[in-house]
Amino acid sequence: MSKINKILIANRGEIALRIMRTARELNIQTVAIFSEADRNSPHVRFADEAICIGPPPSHQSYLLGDKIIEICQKLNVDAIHPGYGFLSENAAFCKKVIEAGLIFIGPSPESIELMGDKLTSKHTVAKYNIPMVPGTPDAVTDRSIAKEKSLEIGYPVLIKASGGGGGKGMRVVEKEEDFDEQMDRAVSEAITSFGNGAVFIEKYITAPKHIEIQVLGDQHGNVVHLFERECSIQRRHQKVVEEAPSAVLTPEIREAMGRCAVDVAKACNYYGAGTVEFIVDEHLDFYFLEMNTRLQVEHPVTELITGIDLVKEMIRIAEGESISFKQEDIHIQGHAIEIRVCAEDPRNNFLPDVGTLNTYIRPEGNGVRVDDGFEQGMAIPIFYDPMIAKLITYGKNREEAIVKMIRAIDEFKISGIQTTLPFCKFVMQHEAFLSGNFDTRFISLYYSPELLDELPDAEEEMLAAALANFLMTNKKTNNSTIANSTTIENSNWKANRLAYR
Ligand code: MV4
Repeated sequence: MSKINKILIANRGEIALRIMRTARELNIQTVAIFSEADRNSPHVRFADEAICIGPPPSHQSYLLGDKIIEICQKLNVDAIHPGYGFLSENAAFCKKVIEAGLIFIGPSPESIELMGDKLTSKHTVAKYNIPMVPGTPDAVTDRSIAKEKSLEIGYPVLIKASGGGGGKGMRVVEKEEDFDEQMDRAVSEAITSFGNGAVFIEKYITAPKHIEIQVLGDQHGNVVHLFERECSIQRRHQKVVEEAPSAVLTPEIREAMGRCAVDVAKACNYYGAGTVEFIVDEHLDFYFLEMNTRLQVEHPVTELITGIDLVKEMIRIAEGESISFKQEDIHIQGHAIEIRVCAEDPRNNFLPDVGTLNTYIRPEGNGVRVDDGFEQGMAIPIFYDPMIAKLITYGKNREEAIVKMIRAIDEFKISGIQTTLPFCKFVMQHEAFLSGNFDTRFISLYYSPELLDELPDAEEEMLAAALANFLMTNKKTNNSTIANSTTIENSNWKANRLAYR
């Protein structure tokens, strides 16, 4: 057991703030690092101490592991929280942190390494009975052997890079004639992107849902799961909308997936917070894909439905404490949805849109949580992820969470840059999303930019209805229409205000 008194957060923006807030609640001192581009960021002001680490590019700042460790030693830091991205899944960094006598708030370097490679991770979990997509258990290099295997598996197949993840280095092959070309591309892509040309083949699941399970492990071998997050609405393998629980899982499948995820974590002696990723087909059959060995962007939806502070658990686990609850103590309570507000233009192929937040007014009120790291007047640096904020709503059921989300999106005022907010409102109002019957094809099946301008606008509809009513009721009494109008009196105050203007 080793008490943590001071944490350095090796990250920026919303996640740095998110971690510091919990640290403060635990009476732990915080150290921020920042690049020259982030000098005026809220995470820098929030911290007890802050150190400029270098110029804006990540390779000269947030990725400088050795420099970060040096800062820890100089400032008497006990532990490093890596957040997500940057150094969070870098086993070599994790190892150096430990060798420097510091605590890495996360898993062991061995777990990171095992799960970082897709083939190694499959072998690691093989001793448990984890459902996996039919495919080759090892890397394939010989084209003709690979083609033979693909025929056995049955087309369409997917060629994946073992060193990949998050969708990079994947190639769908529809039919045998295309195999050689796609295989060559996959291998050279794998070499250039991951320095590892190993590829393997899987049956291609054509309409999968992405459902992941949050797990927590401690250093005493306890592992629990905190149910699922549905993350199927993605663009270029970037999640845009996440929710918990899934609208389609039955209690039985949820429990089976939860048990599987716990086994995956046990297979690699996991401790800390982790996420086990599955794809789920139209029959609700699920298959293990990979494990992410970090705190994820979308962790707040899990916090809202379980009441558990994941960062607090991570810190306690890193100190050597046991998980603060048992599996049977936790239950799903209500429903949470998160949208990622990104500086991207949904009308222009989601191209990153850089600029200044001329207006930035957050939504507030019952059931609304905003995790962000920017303020009005700040420029969005081009050097990092374009995510400006996460907007999370919580309701007693899915409908309530959706209604709150639409309200909160309308309340969110951002000018100076284009954002994904209008796209997210489109999702919230789409019948496929409302029904819960959607998969990872959502955007390609249903979205085109023109649809953003045809959104049913609550205010406009109300105004139109109120005006129509008003005119109908008062057609004949032209002199005192407004004073006599009961229709308008009975309608919503906002419509009234608009109608009188
Ligand atoms: C798949 C698949 C279909 N079949 N594997 C993409 C990210 C990476 N973690 C795995 N991915 C996929 N693997 C088989 N055998 C479809 C995807 C996939 C996907 C998965 C989750 C969320 C969004 C996705 C979008 C496209 C493809």
